[in-house]
Amino acid sequence: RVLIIGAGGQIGSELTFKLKDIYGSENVVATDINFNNLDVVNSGLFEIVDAQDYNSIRTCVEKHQIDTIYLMAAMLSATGEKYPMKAWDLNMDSLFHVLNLAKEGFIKHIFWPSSIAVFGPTTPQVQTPQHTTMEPTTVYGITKQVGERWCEYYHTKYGVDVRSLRYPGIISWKTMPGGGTTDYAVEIYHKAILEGEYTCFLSENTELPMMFMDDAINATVQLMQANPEDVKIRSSYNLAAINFTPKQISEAIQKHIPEFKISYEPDFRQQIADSWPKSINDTSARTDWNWKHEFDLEKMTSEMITQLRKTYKSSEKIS
Ligand code: VAH
Repeated sequence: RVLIIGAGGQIGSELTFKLKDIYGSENVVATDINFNNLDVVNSGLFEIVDAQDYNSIRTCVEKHQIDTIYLMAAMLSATGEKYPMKAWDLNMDSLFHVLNLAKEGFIKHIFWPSSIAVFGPTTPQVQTPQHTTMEPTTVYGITKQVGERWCEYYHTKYGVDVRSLRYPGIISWKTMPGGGTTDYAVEIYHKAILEGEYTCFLSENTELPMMFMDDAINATVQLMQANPEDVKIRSSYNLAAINFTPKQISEAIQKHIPEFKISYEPDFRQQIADSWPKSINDTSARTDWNWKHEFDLEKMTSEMITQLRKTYKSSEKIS
């Protein structure tokens, strides 16, 4: 059986539904620290699990005969700067608990998300390579960098089958993101439909690597289903799809909503964004396990607007 820790989150929720489609609802256990995401809570097997509590995870693993864990709970970049030690404790305690459960033989496979946040201002920012200088300047990025080192160590030293992807900013419509610097690229669609305007917390030419959720979920499943010998990188794979600026995404939206207006009021998240790459080289993922993305900016924008219009119409928020 499969266990998702952090199933209520932006990626965790969509991963839960996808894994249920693949393995059957009775073989997927969704868990989180609270009952906030009712879609996930009511989707089948759901339990409260505290990612920072080893016994909480182990009890769930033994009760449901879990052999694979997707560890999707973490404190993201923006919130992590407000609560540095909480971000360190949550992001690292949870990873060690899951790695040790595998080392001790309670589970067999782990997926753990890393991020483009592992890169810093001294990293080449265009077509950032798989192996390069990494001096992250956010707590979140530091936890992802050391997390990658520990994943590779547990694989090399103890044979743990842990696999990881350096996610770019992820855009989706089903569940709001929580506390990230790339969250503007989700908020902008909601505001465009509900209010016809958006004040962006990043400047107009801030180019960042991004990806539509369906691509991120497919990449995650594809990596976990790859033959072990094809998974040559056990720190974390660079993963890329599209890269755009707030100006470019607003122009893509205006093709559907011509009257949409954007303004810019950069805040503390501008500094975080400026420390990250503009685009990512993911040749290793494409070579090792045939990764390829499906959604470009146009296709993503069309899907986001179509789905959000349906969602808001059904809740009578827009005419
Ligand atoms: C964040 N969405 O903004 C996350 C992600 C690359 C960005 O790590 O913190």
